[in-house]
Amino acid sequence: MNRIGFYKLILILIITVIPEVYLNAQNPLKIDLGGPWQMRRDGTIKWGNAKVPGLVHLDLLKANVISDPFYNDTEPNLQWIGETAWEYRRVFLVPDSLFAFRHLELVFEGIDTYANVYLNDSLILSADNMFRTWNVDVKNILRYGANELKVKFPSVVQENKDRYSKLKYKLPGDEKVVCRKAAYHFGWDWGPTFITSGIWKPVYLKAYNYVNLLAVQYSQKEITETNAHISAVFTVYGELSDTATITVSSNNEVLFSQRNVIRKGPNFLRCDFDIRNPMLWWTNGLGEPYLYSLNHEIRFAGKTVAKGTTRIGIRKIELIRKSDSLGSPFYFKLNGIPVFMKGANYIPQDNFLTRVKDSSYAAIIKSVADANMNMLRVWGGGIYENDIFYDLCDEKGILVWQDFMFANAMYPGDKEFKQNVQAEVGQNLVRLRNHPCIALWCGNNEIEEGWKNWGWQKQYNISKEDSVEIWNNYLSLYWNLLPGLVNRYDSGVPYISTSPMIGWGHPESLKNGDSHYWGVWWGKEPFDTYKTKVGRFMSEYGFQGFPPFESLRKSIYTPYLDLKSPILKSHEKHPQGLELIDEYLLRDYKTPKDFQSYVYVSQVLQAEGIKTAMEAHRRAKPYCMGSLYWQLNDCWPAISWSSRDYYGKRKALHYFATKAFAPFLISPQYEQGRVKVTVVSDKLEDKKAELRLKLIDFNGKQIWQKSVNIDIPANSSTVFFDSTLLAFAPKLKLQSSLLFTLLVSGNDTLSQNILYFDAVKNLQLDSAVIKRTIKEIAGGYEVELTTDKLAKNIYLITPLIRGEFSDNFFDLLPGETRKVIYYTDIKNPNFSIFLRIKTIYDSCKVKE
Ligand code: BMA
Repeated sequence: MNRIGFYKLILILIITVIPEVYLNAQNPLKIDLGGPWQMRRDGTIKWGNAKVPGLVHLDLLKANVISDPFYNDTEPNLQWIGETAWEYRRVFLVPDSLFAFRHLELVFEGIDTYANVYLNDSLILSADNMFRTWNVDVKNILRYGANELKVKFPSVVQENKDRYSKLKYKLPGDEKVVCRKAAYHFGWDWGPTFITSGIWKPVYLKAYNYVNLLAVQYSQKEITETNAHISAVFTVYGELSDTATITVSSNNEVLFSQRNVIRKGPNFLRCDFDIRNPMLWWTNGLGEPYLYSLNHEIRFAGKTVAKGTTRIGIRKIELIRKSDSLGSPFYFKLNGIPVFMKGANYIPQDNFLTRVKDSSYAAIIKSVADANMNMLRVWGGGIYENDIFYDLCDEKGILVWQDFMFANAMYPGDKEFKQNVQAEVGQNLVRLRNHPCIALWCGNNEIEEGWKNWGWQKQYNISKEDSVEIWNNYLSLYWNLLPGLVNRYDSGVPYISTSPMIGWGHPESLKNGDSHYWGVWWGKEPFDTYKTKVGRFMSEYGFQGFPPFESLRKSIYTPYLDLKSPILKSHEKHPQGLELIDEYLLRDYKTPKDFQSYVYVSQVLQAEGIKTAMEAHRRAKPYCMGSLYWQLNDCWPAISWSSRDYYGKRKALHYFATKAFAPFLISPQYEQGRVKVTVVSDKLEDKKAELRLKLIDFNGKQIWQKSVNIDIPANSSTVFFDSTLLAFAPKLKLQSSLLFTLLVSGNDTLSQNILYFDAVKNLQLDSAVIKRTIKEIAGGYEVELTTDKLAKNIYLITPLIRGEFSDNFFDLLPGETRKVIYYTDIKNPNFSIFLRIKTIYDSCKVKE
């Protein structure tokens, strides 16, 4: 017998002596260790109940040790939790049969953040990164029968202090920069400080035998109309060599099946296959986001050792940045077509992440798709989101601009820190790379802008020499390490080092790359500035508004709630937030008559302001190719830039975004005596439509009208009407007239919009008689509205009946009939009594 034959015999002997149970068991086998645990303050005696996955704050809340962290001004009273060390434990039984597996690993999918883990009193892991998964070999530590798992969390505040004090210099961003934990946990200008600890993702025992499938990657090599060539790589760790059969199938059709040899050690098994006549994945509004479910199976030594399903979408994504005559563009091509990106910046949905339900993910992504968005930016001060987030974006055709988790700070550059980051980024790239929704990897949020423009060197007293070192560390992280990892793990998706490319104070920021435009809000410039300050891709701009009054009331209770209330101020995290809202509000509106009216008008102000920006960005297509406002959502009940509040209620901005982001947009403007009407189309086919323009006064009397048939080119922005006002309405009373613009095709309204000729506070609004007819329908109520005079920003409210209006905050014209649906699962005979209507006229009656 030659040597190979000898080893084969040994191998056969090894395999045959292994009892069936080892190889027949589901492989790998997972034993969940989540559920009821115990917790206590480190150093105390009594254990309390805990839940895993979970967080210290939530366990204390459940046990009534603390009150609702979001209620009133509770926040400062709970800071001791982050200053305290905690301990978690659980005992679990290991069945004898488990030891038959050759490998037993303890897997923590996520620990927030510093933790020492003990199994039966042996320290098996010291964790320090909430974005990482930790796998520990515990075969030799596990005992037959009862085992005890203990997780000790040191005080995050203390640990950060210790680590920060060891740095050579003070880094901008303060102590949190040493800690790989979501930055917003330490407070942001829209969120409170709650320094959490806990086992925040599943924990389980993983048992397997000779083969461990570590990762699957599907790359799309070539896509044509008739064929998509896919290359799959299975990363497998083998313990001995043998033949394996890898099969990939979809819809019961085998796409690939091949015998490979798995060798001892790491293996990268590649299989190439074709999908004929592929259905492409398209973004919301452009077509179906078609997904293929690919099932893989690895059979090794005659047994199935790995099986799973990965969903992919066949699509090509490119970021075009090649200089043109105007600067450096920044736009995405999907399947070869330039696509204007419409969307928002997304932050985590709660300070206490483990209580965000799957249904909340479903609701938020649905509301994004319903608002005609096609992109979300997952901002770098939060988290790499849970799988469900990306699954839903895949399904709804929402592209994801994914920041790595670095924001508004300089980070250490030592070897240990970088190794930690390397593991974090590698793992997350592997986890997310098969999702068709991933459009861009971005190194960080606003760090280059901060370093170059915000005077950090002076503020932190950083010497010239240290500045050089800190900047080199920056380059090494975002120009070297991260792009290297993207290239290694997900080379099909573009990478940029930072967002924005250039700070908003520099005129070049509007010519090159993406831009965060904060001249409005931070710079106190008027909303009209949005019309001219348009860059190549507006990845951030925003303005704050109050959440609906009913939402405010859920988290704030004080007998006299008004703008001066300290409790209200504690839910506004921007240092001058309330003052800025007030300053802008009084530029455009008369003083609201009471606090509830103020809350409503602030929402209209925010929505109208951001509408100005969204329309200007879209009109400027293709110079500008993206508009992502700051910010989609809230992590707690707050006065903030969000368009959807913590409870999922749409603010006026969300309704306005739905219209401003519709596939067709009609956008009228009035500037220096000229009226211009632009039509924007994001559709990929030309369209014939009728453009109707009508000048009326606020009582509905027609002054002028025009109707033209137009051909709207595909994927375009075109001015279809341009005239001085003098030429068609020389004697127009600007304060009591409006231009109604409508775009129709057959019986379909593609877009409608209203142009006013003066600030709202100067308009001659009057008391309108609004008539309502209410009909009960399946799934809710239909509300039909008419008015005798212009009713500005009608706000429909039914605080006592849970549900959502299909439209709200709209202007109703005399002679117009508007039908709105109230979606609710509650039937209430008193619906019409509960339904209240507010308008700007009723809310801002006070004469100045
Ligand atoms: C942007 C963001 C956030 C911030 C927001 C509002 O620059 O990147 O850091 O919360 O502005 O100030």
